[in-house]
Amino acid sequence: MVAAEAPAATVAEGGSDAGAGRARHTRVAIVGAGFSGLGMAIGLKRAGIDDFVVLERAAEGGGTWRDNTYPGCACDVQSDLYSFSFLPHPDWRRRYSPWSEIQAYLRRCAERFGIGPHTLWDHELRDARWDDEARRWRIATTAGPRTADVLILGAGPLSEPAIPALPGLDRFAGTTFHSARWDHEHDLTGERVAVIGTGASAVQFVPRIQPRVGRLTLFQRTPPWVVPRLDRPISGRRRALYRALPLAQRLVRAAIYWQRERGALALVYRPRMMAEAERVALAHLAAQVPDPALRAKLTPDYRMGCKRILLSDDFYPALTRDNVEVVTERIREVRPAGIVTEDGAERAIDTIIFATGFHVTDAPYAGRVRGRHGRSLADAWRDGPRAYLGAAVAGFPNLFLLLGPNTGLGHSSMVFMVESQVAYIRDCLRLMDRRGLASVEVRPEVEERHNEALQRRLRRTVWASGCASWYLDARGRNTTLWPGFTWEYRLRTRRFDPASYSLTPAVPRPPAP
Ligand code: N01
Repeated sequence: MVAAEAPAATVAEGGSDAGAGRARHTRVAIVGAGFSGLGMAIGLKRAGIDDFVVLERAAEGGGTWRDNTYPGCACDVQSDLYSFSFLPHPDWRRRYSPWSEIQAYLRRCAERFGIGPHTLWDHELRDARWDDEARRWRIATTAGPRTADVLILGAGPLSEPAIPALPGLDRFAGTTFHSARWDHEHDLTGERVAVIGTGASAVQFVPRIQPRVGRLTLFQRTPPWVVPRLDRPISGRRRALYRALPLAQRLVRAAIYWQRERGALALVYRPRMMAEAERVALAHLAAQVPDPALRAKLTPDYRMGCKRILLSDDFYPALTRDNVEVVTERIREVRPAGIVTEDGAERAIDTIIFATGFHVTDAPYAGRVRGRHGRSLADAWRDGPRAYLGAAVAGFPNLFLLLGPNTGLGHSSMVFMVESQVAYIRDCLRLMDRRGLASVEVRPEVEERHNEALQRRLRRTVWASGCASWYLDARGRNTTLWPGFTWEYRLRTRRFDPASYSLTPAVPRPPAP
């Protein structure tokens, strides 16, 4: 989605209350123009709802696919599934698409449904407060105030890079950057590069930079489970078939979907079933890493699936090259010219690349959104993020979250979850229209029951089998993943369920004098 498509003023002036000094009003304000925010905007358009804005902090949309441009960045869900169901793309060139193709796809989706004119670029959410009297949200953005009846947060769970507070980091004299803010101006050729972290991002860019750098030191805290990726181009004939017969692509999509749903069986219900996949991963490691000492460092000692399972055919081979060292000693401190590990060894470093993930369970937006009585989401989530169906929070009328707590997946496409939530929220807006409601707010006891049930289920899953992961919050509770099949979530969000909410009718305005 490109900023140039529409000037921000188009919508700003289209909203009501556009008089001098008054915040402009729309029925709905969506925060974020990434996959989820865009999906929501398209969902509203498809339902004939035009009275909305999308507030985007950057000058371009795409969210994670705008921010992650590191070498080798691609999605590890097959493209035929990682796309909107209502807008299949017959021209994916590879089984797993690179970020640039996904970003181009999102741009086309935005254009096709006319989302540009609704989008206010460079509008970062500073603060949003529920006004109980006016029954609307008062929103402060970096480009001015707005109001909205309904606020929908699509800020993305993986949008705020996390950089560890390593002692001495501020005194490092070289270059540093995070994988999600790749510095393309910086030439790594011949440099001594440290990569910290071995998650989904690192396994993709390490093989790309290894041939270029002088020396690559990979600081690994926990070895990931890695299975073969088996990426391949999608042939011209197949693409022609998809164009001529869209049903063929739908069938492929359905086959991928159901094959991935089987993954939930092992992750959620039968963690012991992971043993078979562990054998495949260990054989992959043995085939690609002949050196037993290096293999030992790279062998995980926890149940597969507890942390995200990684797909790669070139990560292990890159680590066997002469210019690479895998360091498993913990980092003690950073000095101006290098990194010192707990054993006292110092390695000279020119550039540090942080592949250290994101603020997932402590997202900054939670401190900026205040519901009834001025209570922030961060206050409400003091004991960890929680929501009803990952979408609604008690005490926050007319607020919906996209990809909120416990809607993440370890096995399938997040786009499926986004579409489920969009349908749910859209149904709520219809109901508000039909019944003349000013606000809806999930009942606290409903939210609590829902979360207790989720946590009971989560205790038996592979994610609770004893590893540390970003799926868990500071107290060790899994507040990120959906513990079930995605179709189950789809069924539960198919219709808005008014009985779970307190509904407040709109007060008729007094007749004009
Ligand atoms: O981040 P991560 P990511 N000292 O949080 C290590 C999605 N994604 O950017 O495992 C040393 O997974 C940390 O170590 P440990 C996907 O959902 C998808 O790679 O905690 N190391 C870990 O190795 C993914 O899960 C795709 O012991 C430290 C790494 O940093 C999510 O984004 C591609 C450390 C962080 O791994 C995040 O992936 C990329 C410290 N102080 C991302 N702190 C695809 O679709 C952290 N680490 C392919």
